[in-house]
Amino acid sequence: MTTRLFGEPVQRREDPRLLTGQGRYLDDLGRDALAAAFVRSPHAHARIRDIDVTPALDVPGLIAIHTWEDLPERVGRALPLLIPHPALTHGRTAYPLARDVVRHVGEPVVMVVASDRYAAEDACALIEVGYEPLKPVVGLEEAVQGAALVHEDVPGNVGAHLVQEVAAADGRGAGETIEAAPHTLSFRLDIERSASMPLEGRGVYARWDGRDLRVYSSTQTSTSVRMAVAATLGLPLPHVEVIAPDVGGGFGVKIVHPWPEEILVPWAAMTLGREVKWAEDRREHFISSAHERAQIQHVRVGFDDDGRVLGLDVTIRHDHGAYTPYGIIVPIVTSTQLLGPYKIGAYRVEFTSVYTNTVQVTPYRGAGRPQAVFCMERTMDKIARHLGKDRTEVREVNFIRPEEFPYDQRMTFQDGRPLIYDSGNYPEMLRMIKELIGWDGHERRPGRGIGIGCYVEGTGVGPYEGGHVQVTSDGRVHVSTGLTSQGQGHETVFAQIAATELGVPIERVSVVTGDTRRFGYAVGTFASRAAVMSGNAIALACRKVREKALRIAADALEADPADLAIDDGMVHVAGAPSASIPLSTVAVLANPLRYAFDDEAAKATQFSAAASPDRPPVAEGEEPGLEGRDYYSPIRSTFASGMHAAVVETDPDTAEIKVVRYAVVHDCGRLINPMIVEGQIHGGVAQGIGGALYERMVYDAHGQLVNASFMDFLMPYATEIPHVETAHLETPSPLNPLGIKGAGEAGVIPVSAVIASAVEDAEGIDVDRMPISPSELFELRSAVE
Ligand code: MCN
Repeated sequence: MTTRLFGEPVQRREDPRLLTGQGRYLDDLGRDALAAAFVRSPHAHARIRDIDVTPALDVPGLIAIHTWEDLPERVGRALPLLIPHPALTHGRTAYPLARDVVRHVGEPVVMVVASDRYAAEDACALIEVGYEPLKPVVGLEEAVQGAALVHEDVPGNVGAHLVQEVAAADGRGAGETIEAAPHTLSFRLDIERSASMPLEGRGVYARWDGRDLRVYSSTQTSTSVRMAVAATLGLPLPHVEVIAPDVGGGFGVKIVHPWPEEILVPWAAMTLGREVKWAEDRREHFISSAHERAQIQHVRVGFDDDGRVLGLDVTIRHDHGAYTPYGIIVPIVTSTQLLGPYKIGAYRVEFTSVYTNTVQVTPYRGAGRPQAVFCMERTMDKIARHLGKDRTEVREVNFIRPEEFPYDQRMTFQDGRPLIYDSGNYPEMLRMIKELIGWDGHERRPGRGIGIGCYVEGTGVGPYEGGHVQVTSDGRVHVSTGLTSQGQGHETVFAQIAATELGVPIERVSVVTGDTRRFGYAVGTFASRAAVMSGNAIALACRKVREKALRIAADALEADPADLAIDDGMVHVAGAPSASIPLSTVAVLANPLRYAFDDEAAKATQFSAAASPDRPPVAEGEEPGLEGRDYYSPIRSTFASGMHAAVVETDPDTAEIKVVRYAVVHDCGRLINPMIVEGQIHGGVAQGIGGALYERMVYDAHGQLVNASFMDFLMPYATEIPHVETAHLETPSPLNPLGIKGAGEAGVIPVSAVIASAVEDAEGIDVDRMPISPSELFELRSAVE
């Protein structure tokens, strides 16, 4: 049977299109549109004295030049602060074009529109902006000294400060517990900046016909962009449509909404009455989008002779860059999800989020969790080393036991709901990962090390997502959901869910995402939420459609709906397949307009009209058509978990670090498509290896990003990534109808911790930073000698 596809490794149906050049990305659209380009600040911190556009006015093809002063009041307002939080006492966002002060290199100052991008760039090059340089604040240490200020009205550059505390069972706080513990350790961890690097950058293309505005954006949140554009441009919502075409990766950076360009390009299209497009180039992506990670952590831990953690105190300094459009979600995630799979006696975490004259920090795949896991797993390794114990043994004594679920971590999650783990089996997972990597039989020799890292990840965050399902009279099933796809395989998995729920062959199911014409209420694709949120919403919508189909078919077959089943697109009496009716005919019966496209359907409609002369064509309480819509809104998030292990080899002469084996055991509840989940994990691990060994944003003292190109910002090639061995453990979530948990970020989260653990094992030194490069390993070796 081809219809029971939930849990099967169905090939990704979007791939033939995407792999044969038939994808339609933002820059494939609007080939004749006018092009926008931006003059961006060359200074990290400066006051704008004057802007002289006259030298650019003769550029052939120039259409318009706009500075902040030209923008109508609504358009020129500071961009919204998307997720306010009481701890964010000094939230600051940028203006779409800089108003008077620029606060990072790359901040947009002038927008140029021209006949093509060449002309627009030529004009940008001729515009003269007079700047009065101000002292830049670069790096966390400098920011907290507060000698220079990024925002004049933000004392000490501190945007947010939060302390969260959980006392031990006997009421003692973390400080007291640590003091009294048999063993204590204190250390500092440094986590550098990195960033999402989707192969397709951001981009927006807008068309205005005098009444309706259509915007295409390479976004992770088309419905939110729509609301922001409509509100900013003063348009009624039904007259604004936002469509995410194929999106070539997002990894978090495309959740921010609206980006300045998402407001300015539609505004230009409206004022000029012409189509306008902007596609980000790679340098713009480096200096003008967003970065992440960027923390310094101070850790104090107290533990007993078995390695049981009695108290943990973590102080985090988080570099927020120049603005906080996405609030303080990153440090909040770090601080609330730091405890991982462990029961910790008493816990205190404090973070201070500071402004610097660097590009803003917003979520990047993992969103604060790689930092949290680095902290917790480094702590576990250090405890093991201090006690001379095996690293897995120390983890095991601290694990939450399977019988303790649901387990309340007594913290508040990022959405304000209690942080309660719904299900999991950490001891079993540890057994599996040890077996997969061969932990006990690992060959120990200098220059070869093995490492481990564990994590728990809140996924499927609310508030809601919806699904719409329609069966048409040709028997096809059309599924739509409002969130967008950036390569996760949603066309395949949502079709699997619909095919399974409705009992139709998957070939008959089509899926549309990210198009506000099809689905207007949605939140977006981030925080590993699409499978849990839209997956369940689509299943619920299918169940509505199925019930209706069974009601109609029961009438036609003179049977009880409870006795009917749907298989392979046929509704039949269970156990009597000959008493059946195709779902296509049921769809015809559901729409009494009575267009029947084949003989069988025509007969069915005649029969139905004749059989019910005393009933209205649409029964009371029913709607015409075989379609349904439903929403899923969870009571709280579901917690996926995983354990990774790696073997590394370090070169004694060059200090090169090579990952020779990498293994993952992962639990995302019930798997919809194990092959897609493996793909997500492999991609995440590759990204994590980049973050562990190569990728960092290097700012100089003047706030210039010195490695803003793929020549200097090192992303790993396939040659640096070993085969990733993967095994799944399925502990279904009791919180949602399908029992699933998220998987999209899992691959990346523990990798830096795992690699640090393995390098430490190979070298016998402390690895307290991510990433670690050969030159740093060399330095660490020299410090020990
Ligand atoms: N899945 C499954 N069974 C489960 C859980 C998930 O089959 N139990 C499947 C899903 O149906 C989906 C994929 O695995 O096809 C990832 O699901 P999910 O965890 O719901 O994550 P999202 O779809 O919400 O994707 C977001 C997540 C995030 S937050 C980032 S960042 C990220 C990622 O996905 N960005 C990506 N993976 C990416 N993959 C690509 N190719 N491009 C990006 O930009």
